[in-house]
Amino acid sequence: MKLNESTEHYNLHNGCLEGKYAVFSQKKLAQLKGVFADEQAFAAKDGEEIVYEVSSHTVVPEGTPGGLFFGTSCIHPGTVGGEYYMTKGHFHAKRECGEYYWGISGTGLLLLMDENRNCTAQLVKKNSLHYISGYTAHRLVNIGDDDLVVGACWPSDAGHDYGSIETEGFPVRVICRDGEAVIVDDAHAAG
Ligand code: PAN
Ligand code: ZN
Repeated sequence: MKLNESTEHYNLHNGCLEGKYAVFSQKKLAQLKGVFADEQAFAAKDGEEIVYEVSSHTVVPEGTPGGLFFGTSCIHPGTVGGEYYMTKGHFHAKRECGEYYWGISGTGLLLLMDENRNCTAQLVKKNSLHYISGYTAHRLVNIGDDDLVVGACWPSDAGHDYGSIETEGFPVRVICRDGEAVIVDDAHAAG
Protein backbone atom coordinates (compact mmCIF):
# COMPACT_ATOMS: atom_id res chain seq x y z
CA MET A 1 0.00 0.00 0.00
CA LYS A 2 1.32 3.43 -0.96
CA LEU A 3 1.44 5.96 1.87
CA ASN A 4 0.21 9.38 0.79
CA GLU A 5 1.13 12.56 2.62
CA SER A 6 -1.98 14.45 3.69
CA THR A 7 -2.65 17.64 1.74
CA GLU A 8 -4.35 19.05 4.85
CA HIS A 9 -2.51 20.71 7.72
CA TYR A 10 -3.50 22.09 11.09
CA ASN A 11 -1.09 24.03 13.26
CA LEU A 12 -1.92 23.13 16.88
CA HIS A 13 -0.15 26.22 18.19
CA ASN A 14 -1.82 28.96 16.16
CA GLY A 15 -4.85 27.17 14.71
CA CYS A 16 -3.80 27.82 11.10
CA LEU A 17 -5.47 25.56 8.58
CA GLU A 18 -4.01 24.76 5.18
CA GLY A 19 -5.15 22.45 2.44
CA LYS A 20 -7.59 22.07 -0.38
CA TYR A 21 -10.59 21.91 1.97
CA ALA A 22 -9.71 25.02 3.97
CA VAL A 23 -12.10 27.93 3.52
CA PHE A 24 -11.48 31.40 4.97
CA SER A 25 -13.93 34.16 5.84
CA GLN A 26 -13.65 37.52 7.52
CA LYS A 27 -16.18 39.57 9.44
CA LYS A 28 -15.76 43.32 9.20
CA LEU A 29 -17.16 45.77 11.71
CA ALA A 30 -19.71 47.03 9.14
CA GLN A 31 -21.19 43.51 9.02
CA LEU A 32 -21.83 43.64 12.78
CA LYS A 33 -24.29 46.53 12.76
CA GLY A 34 -26.75 46.18 15.64
CA VAL A 35 -24.52 43.77 17.55
CA PHE A 36 -22.97 46.35 19.90
CA ALA A 37 -25.04 48.45 22.30
CA ASP A 38 -23.42 51.85 21.63
CA GLU A 39 -24.58 52.81 18.13
CA GLN A 40 -22.78 56.17 18.22
CA ALA A 41 -19.46 54.57 19.10
CA PHE A 42 -20.10 51.98 16.37
CA ALA A 43 -20.75 54.68 13.76
CA ALA A 44 -17.52 56.48 14.70
CA LYS A 45 -15.39 53.41 13.94
CA ASP A 46 -13.97 52.24 10.61
CA GLY A 47 -16.44 49.74 9.15
CA GLU A 48 -13.61 48.11 7.19
CA GLU A 49 -11.87 46.94 10.37
CA ILE A 50 -11.77 43.15 10.59
CA VAL A 51 -13.24 41.96 13.87
CA TYR A 52 -12.88 38.22 13.37
CA GLU A 53 -11.75 35.60 10.91
CA VAL A 54 -12.88 32.01 10.55
CA SER A 55 -10.99 29.19 8.84
CA SER A 56 -13.11 26.11 8.21
CA HIS A 57 -12.18 22.67 7.00
CA THR A 58 -15.12 21.45 4.96
CA VAL A 59 -14.58 18.13 3.22
CA VAL A 60 -18.28 17.43 2.69
CA PRO A 61 -20.96 19.88 1.48
CA GLU A 62 -22.84 21.87 4.13
CA GLY A 63 -25.91 19.89 5.17
CA THR A 64 -24.36 16.44 4.78
CA PRO A 65 -25.79 14.16 7.51
CA GLY A 66 -23.18 12.34 9.57
CA GLY A 67 -20.22 14.50 8.51
CA LEU A 68 -18.12 16.91 10.55
CA PHE A 69 -16.70 20.37 10.07
CA PHE A 70 -13.63 21.66 11.80
CA GLY A 71 -12.55 25.26 12.12
CA THR A 72 -10.61 27.98 13.86
CA SER A 73 -11.97 31.38 14.84
CA CYS A 74 -9.68 34.32 15.52
CA ILE A 75 -11.33 37.28 17.25
CA HIS A 76 -9.14 40.35 17.26
CA PRO A 77 -8.87 42.54 20.39
CA GLY A 78 -10.90 45.73 20.55
CA THR A 79 -14.04 47.37 21.85
CA VAL A 80 -17.00 49.40 20.62
CA GLY A 81 -17.96 51.90 23.31
CA GLY A 82 -16.26 49.71 25.90
CA GLU A 83 -17.98 46.50 24.72
CA TYR A 84 -15.51 43.82 23.69
CA TYR A 85 -15.29 42.49 20.15
CA MET A 86 -17.28 39.30 19.74
CA THR A 87 -18.78 36.95 17.18
CA LYS A 88 -22.36 37.38 15.97
CA GLY A 89 -23.40 34.23 17.81
CA HIS A 90 -25.93 31.67 16.66
CA PHE A 91 -28.10 28.68 17.40
CA HIS A 92 -27.57 25.75 15.10
CA ALA A 93 -30.34 25.53 12.50
CA LYS A 94 -30.69 21.88 13.45
CA ARG A 95 -31.17 22.73 17.12
CA GLU A 96 -30.14 19.39 18.61
CA CYS A 97 -26.62 19.62 17.16
CA GLY A 98 -23.84 20.28 19.67
CA GLU A 99 -20.29 21.49 19.11
CA TYR A 100 -16.84 21.37 20.68
CA TYR A 101 -14.77 24.52 21.20
CA TRP A 102 -11.24 24.61 22.60
CA GLY A 103 -9.00 27.50 23.50
CA ILE A 104 -5.79 27.84 21.46
CA SER A 105 -4.54 31.28 22.54
CA GLY A 106 -5.69 34.54 24.07
CA THR A 107 -8.37 35.10 26.69
CA GLY A 108 -12.09 35.20 26.13
CA LEU A 109 -15.53 34.32 27.28
CA LEU A 110 -17.89 31.82 25.72
CA LEU A 111 -21.46 32.98 26.23
CA LEU A 112 -24.02 30.19 26.16
CA MET A 113 -27.76 30.75 26.03
CA ASP A 114 -30.57 28.20 26.06
CA GLU A 115 -33.88 28.63 24.25
CA ASN A 116 -35.41 30.23 27.37
CA ARG A 117 -32.67 32.88 27.26
CA ASN A 118 -30.89 31.53 30.35
CA CYS A 119 -27.28 32.55 29.94
CA THR A 120 -23.99 31.24 31.32
CA ALA A 121 -20.38 32.14 30.58
CA GLN A 122 -17.17 30.10 30.48
CA LEU A 123 -13.62 31.41 30.51
CA VAL A 124 -11.79 30.50 27.30
CA LYS A 125 -7.99 30.29 27.33
CA LYS A 126 -5.24 28.07 26.01
CA ASN A 127 -6.21 24.38 26.44
CA SER A 128 -9.71 25.06 27.84
CA LEU A 129 -12.29 22.65 26.43
CA HIS A 130 -15.96 23.55 25.96
CA TYR A 131 -18.79 21.22 25.07
CA ILE A 132 -21.70 23.22 23.66
CA SER A 133 -24.91 21.23 24.05
CA GLY A 134 -27.63 21.26 21.43
CA TYR A 135 -30.36 23.90 21.73
CA THR A 136 -27.71 26.37 22.96
CA ALA A 137 -26.70 29.62 21.28
CA HIS A 138 -22.99 30.41 21.47
CA ARG A 139 -20.91 33.56 21.12
CA LEU A 140 -17.19 34.21 21.67
CA VAL A 141 -15.99 37.44 23.27
CA ASN A 142 -12.33 38.51 23.26
CA ILE A 143 -11.61 40.04 26.68
CA GLY A 144 -7.82 40.17 26.27
CA ASP A 145 -5.25 42.39 24.55
CA ASP A 146 -4.25 39.71 22.02
CA ASP A 147 -6.08 37.68 19.41
CA LEU A 148 -8.46 35.09 20.84
CA VAL A 149 -7.99 31.89 18.82
CA VAL A 150 -10.47 29.06 19.34
CA GLY A 151 -10.83 25.69 17.62
CA ALA A 152 -14.23 24.18 16.84
CA CYS A 153 -15.76 20.95 15.57
CA TRP A 154 -19.42 20.61 14.65
CA PRO A 155 -21.75 18.40 12.57
CA SER A 156 -21.86 19.23 8.87
CA ASP A 157 -25.67 19.31 8.94
CA ALA A 158 -25.90 21.63 11.99
CA GLY A 159 -26.31 24.82 9.94
CA HIS A 160 -26.33 28.30 11.48
CA ASP A 161 -29.38 30.26 12.60
CA TYR A 162 -28.47 33.88 13.30
CA GLY A 163 -32.06 35.18 13.24
CA SER A 164 -33.07 35.36 16.90
CA ILE A 165 -29.67 36.63 18.00
CA GLU A 166 -29.88 39.39 15.39
CA THR A 167 -33.27 40.52 16.67
CA GLU A 168 -33.00 39.85 20.43
CA GLY A 169 -29.28 39.50 21.11
CA PHE A 170 -28.01 37.85 24.27
CA PRO A 171 -29.37 38.93 27.69
CA VAL A 172 -25.88 39.97 28.80
CA ARG A 173 -23.08 42.13 27.45
CA VAL A 174 -19.38 41.96 28.24
CA ILE A 175 -17.84 45.36 28.86
CA CYS A 176 -14.48 46.70 29.93
CA ARG A 177 -14.66 48.51 33.28
CA ASP A 178 -11.39 49.83 34.75
CA GLY A 179 -9.52 47.43 32.51
CA GLU A 180 -11.48 44.38 33.72
CA ALA A 181 -14.10 42.37 31.86
CA VAL A 182 -17.53 42.64 33.49
CA ILE A 183 -20.69 40.81 32.46
CA VAL A 184 -23.70 43.10 32.71
CA ASP A 185 -27.41 42.65 31.95
CA ASP A 186 -28.38 44.08 28.59
CA ALA A 187 -30.78 46.89 29.42
CA HIS A 188 -32.57 46.28 26.13
CA ALA A 189 -33.19 42.66 27.04
CA ALA A 190 -35.00 43.55 30.27
CA GLY A 191 -38.54 42.18 30.35
C1 PAN B 1 -18.01 28.66 14.80
C2 PAN B 1 -18.54 30.08 14.49
C3 PAN B 1 -17.46 31.15 14.40
C4 PAN B 1 -18.00 32.53 14.00
O1 PAN B 1 -17.25 28.17 13.75
O2 PAN B 1 -19.29 30.02 13.28
O3 PAN B 1 -16.84 31.28 15.66
O4 PAN B 1 -19.10 32.88 14.79
P1 PAN B 1 -20.50 33.26 14.12
O5 PAN B 1 -20.85 32.12 13.19
O6 PAN B 1 -21.47 33.38 15.24
O7 PAN B 1 -20.31 34.53 13.34
C5 PAN B 1 -19.24 27.82 15.09
O8 PAN B 1 -19.81 27.95 16.15
N1 PAN B 1 -19.70 27.02 14.14
O9 PAN B 1 -20.82 26.29 14.33
ZN1 ZN C 1 -21.76 26.81 16.16
